[in-house]
Amino acid sequence: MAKPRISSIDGKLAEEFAVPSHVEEVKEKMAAFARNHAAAGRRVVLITSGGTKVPLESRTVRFLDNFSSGRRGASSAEYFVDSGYAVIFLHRHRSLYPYTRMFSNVNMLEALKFSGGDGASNSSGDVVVDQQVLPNIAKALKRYQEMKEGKLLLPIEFSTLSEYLHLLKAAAQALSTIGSKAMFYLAAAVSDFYIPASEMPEHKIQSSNGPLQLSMNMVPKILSPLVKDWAPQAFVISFKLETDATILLEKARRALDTYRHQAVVANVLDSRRGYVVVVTPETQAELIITDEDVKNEVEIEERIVSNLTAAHKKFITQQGG
Ligand code: PAZ
Repeated sequence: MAKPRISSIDGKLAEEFAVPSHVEEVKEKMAAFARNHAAAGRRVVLITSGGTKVPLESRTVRFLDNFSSGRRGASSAEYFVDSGYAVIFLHRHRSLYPYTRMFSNVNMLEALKFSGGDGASNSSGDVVVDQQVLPNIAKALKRYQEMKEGKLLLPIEFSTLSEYLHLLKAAAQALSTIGSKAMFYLAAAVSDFYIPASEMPEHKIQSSNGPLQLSMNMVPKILSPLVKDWAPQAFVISFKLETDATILLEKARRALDTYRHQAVVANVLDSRRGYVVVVTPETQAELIITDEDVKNEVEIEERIVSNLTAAHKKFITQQGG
């Protein structure tokens, strides 16, 4: 039997990024989830969502983080479920979560009241929801219950960059068993820089030592072994965020040339809720949300998911799946 290829990134991951203790258990869970849903004829998407925490000390007091709210990943998860997919949701702890995301800013105690109409004076009665405070709660609850009934969402949490990298590798290996039926939708905003464990101070950095100068290493480009070694038959989508719109498409094309995956969703920080470009080696599709769409509560993730599920279907057919 041919030996599995060990990329140098595998070595780096093992040496420089602490392995989460539950990684094997989570990998088995993901593999079983993918196997069962694929056997039932479903496609499976692994969504990554949210930012990563990069510790500056091993007994971490301080860390670097980024802007990502996790909204892209959370809302996409809902649209994938609506499109018949089973979803592994690899998300940053406390970032936005499918179905509850719309209510994340709501004070629950403002949204609930005692039935019977006279508020607190009838506090032994049943509690009911004030739908003015939680508009769309009935619709969200219905979608959530359907998802739960079908066991269509497997949530997996990470916080640090190390956890993210090891769990993504485990997910890729777990999903490799279902070949082209697997999609990777890598929407998380992952740090490009880190401090290796061997160079990290153990204790809190002391301000009495004066101004802090940091030297950080480049995070290994995990897309490379994911596409080449870990899940070579899967349909892989990466995301590219820039603040300078003039370099965005060129960088998206360069990523496709380098990693040879299927598509890049390109977006600019300030306009990401209303405009993205889905770039493939042959095509470039602009997806736009108009004012009318906003009025009708249409979200750009619905369009992204619709574009990519159609492309995935075609891909599976081309691969003979
Ligand atoms: O999480 P969010 O909804 O606030 O933002 C989504 C996003 C901008 C993180 C995502 O669309 C994206 O581009 N992720 C990749 C970022 C990168 O280039 O690393």
